[in-house]
Amino acid sequence: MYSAAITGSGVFTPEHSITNDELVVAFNAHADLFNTKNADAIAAGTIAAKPHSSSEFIFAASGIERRYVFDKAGILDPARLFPKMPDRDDSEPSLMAEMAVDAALQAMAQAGKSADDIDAVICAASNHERAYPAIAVEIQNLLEIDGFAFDMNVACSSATFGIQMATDMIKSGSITSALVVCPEICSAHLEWRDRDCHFIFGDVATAVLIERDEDLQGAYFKIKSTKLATQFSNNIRNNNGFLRRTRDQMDDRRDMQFMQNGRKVFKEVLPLVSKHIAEHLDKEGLQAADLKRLWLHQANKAMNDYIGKKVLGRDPQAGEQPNILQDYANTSSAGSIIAFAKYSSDMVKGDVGIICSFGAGYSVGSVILERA
Ligand code: CO8
Repeated sequence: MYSAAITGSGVFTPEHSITNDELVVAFNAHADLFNTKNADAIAAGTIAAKPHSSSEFIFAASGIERRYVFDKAGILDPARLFPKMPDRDDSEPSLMAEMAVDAALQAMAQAGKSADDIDAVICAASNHERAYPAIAVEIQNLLEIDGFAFDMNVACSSATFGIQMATDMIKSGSITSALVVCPEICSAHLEWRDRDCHFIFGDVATAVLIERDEDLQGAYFKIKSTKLATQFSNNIRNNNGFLRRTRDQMDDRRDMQFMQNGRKVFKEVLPLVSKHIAEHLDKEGLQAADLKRLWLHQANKAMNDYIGKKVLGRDPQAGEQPNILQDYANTSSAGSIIAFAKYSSDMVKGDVGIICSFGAGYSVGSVILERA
């Protein structure tokens, strides 16, 4: 049995960013338009008026200050409140493939590896922009990698589930290395016209290169172990899919975009995650005190504060549990990997940390790493 290591990571960040204030101005103008247009129905009580959003609420409830997006103009147009992304010809690279390639090249450069060194590509994301051919195969082709590639989706936990797939293949000897890429265009499946969630998501792509832990050079992280769990819940759901065409009047249905019962998710996922991490550490014979860093899923600052405190048995110190959600918002599967990519270079030989994702499914995934 071989062992595996993360030897490189990369983050592609879109050029446009939207602050909470900009978002709220656009949302409130949209709400005013909606209320004026539907004044009679609102007065008759058949439609509810849209209340205003507030920057103070968004920051206090989530810790989010801004988010990166591919298209700012469409999202901030009160008459639209949805990104506008030009259609691409089939001869051009798809957007998801393009952003993933950017992140992958950064991960490969960090590890000092080229396409010839890589056997597989896993595109792990919470949505894929087409049904087939797999985006992963397109990425493989753009990077000129021999071998195989496949797409997978476990919503916010796609990255950690992808890392376990790659690790297990490396351990068994069927491959020696794999890229796990997470291109997340969350802005296209967020409902920007819903005050309860319009602030939650942003766009980004991440990549990690995973290799057989043999003759490796430089700063890398041994993958000590991985642990995955799922438990069915309807509290985070998106009903868009290929059966859409077979059903009438689907286009404007609210459930064609991201929907959640945020309060329930908050309450139900927290104990699930804390228990999952405790059990994973226990299985590896580790104590919470052995953890130098927690790279957690980036959905909500209060959630991360709670998990950090529960796992460590005390308030996490500055830097022990880095958050990036203030700048990126929730980027689904990419969040914990952005935190890892940006806050791991200072760790020294023997330091142990844990990547942990959680989200729709419900799904929880954790990866225990040791700096080599
Ligand atoms: N401005 C002002 N007031 C607001 C706003 C707003 N924007 N939104 C809600 N309010 C009001 C509400 O109406 C409510 O008022 P009242 O008390 O009078 O009824 C009050 O504020 C409190 O509302 P909530 O209870 O909804 O607020 P919370 O404190 O629960 O905060 C959060 C809302 C931030 C959404 C919080 O519940 C949360 O973070 N929950 C966890 C969410 C989470 O982790 N979800 C995981 C989803 S990600 C995932 O799994 C990936 C899915 C695939 C990716 C999809 C990409 C698009």
